[in-house]
Amino acid sequence: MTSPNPHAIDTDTLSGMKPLRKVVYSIGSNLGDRLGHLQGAVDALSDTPDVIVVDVSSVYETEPVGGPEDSPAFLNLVLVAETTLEPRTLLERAQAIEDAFGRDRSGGRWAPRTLDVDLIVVGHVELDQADLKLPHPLAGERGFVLVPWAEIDGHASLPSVGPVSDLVRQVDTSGVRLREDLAIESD
Ligand code: PH2
Ligand code: MG
Ligand code: MG
Repeated sequence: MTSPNPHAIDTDTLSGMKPLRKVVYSIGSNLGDRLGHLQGAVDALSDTPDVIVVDVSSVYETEPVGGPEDSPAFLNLVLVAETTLEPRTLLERAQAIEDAFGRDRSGGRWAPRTLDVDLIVVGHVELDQADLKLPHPLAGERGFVLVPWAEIDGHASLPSVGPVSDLVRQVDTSGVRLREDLAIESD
């Protein structure tokens, strides 16, 4: 154990204050009751103490990116919240919500899934850990993230990549279709 450096000042936690950060989630499902799973994830995040949901995008039907040839289409949305929770705590909550909706992790990274709850950005936090990279390294290339994100958070930026409103015009969004007939309830 090294003793803590008495001169190090973490401005985020000065006076014991926890920073309030914006957190952006990409939520997807391509197995089973897709809309029900998205609604369940939105409800579970709304019910999470210290997470305040600010906005939820429309629901989009999206062609699968990667994964096996016969992967079913996804429903995707983006949710923006404010939180004082740390990124690792947010990741643990996200995985617990996936588990609650029957997420089977045995099929590998790109396998169809009942529910996927991904962290896209958490404030200005930059992390490069095996299971948690922030900002999400592929978000700037993915229409299924950028289209719903631009819809609800037009002035957002992906740190060191660019404004979401620019990125969304640079990527192929032909596989991303608004489902006006589907709606998520959030209060
Ligand atoms: N998630 C993936 C891989 N591919 N494709 C779409 N359309 N939507 C997703 O949410 C998605 C994907 C990995 O998590
Ligand atoms: Mg994902
Ligand atoms: Mg995921």
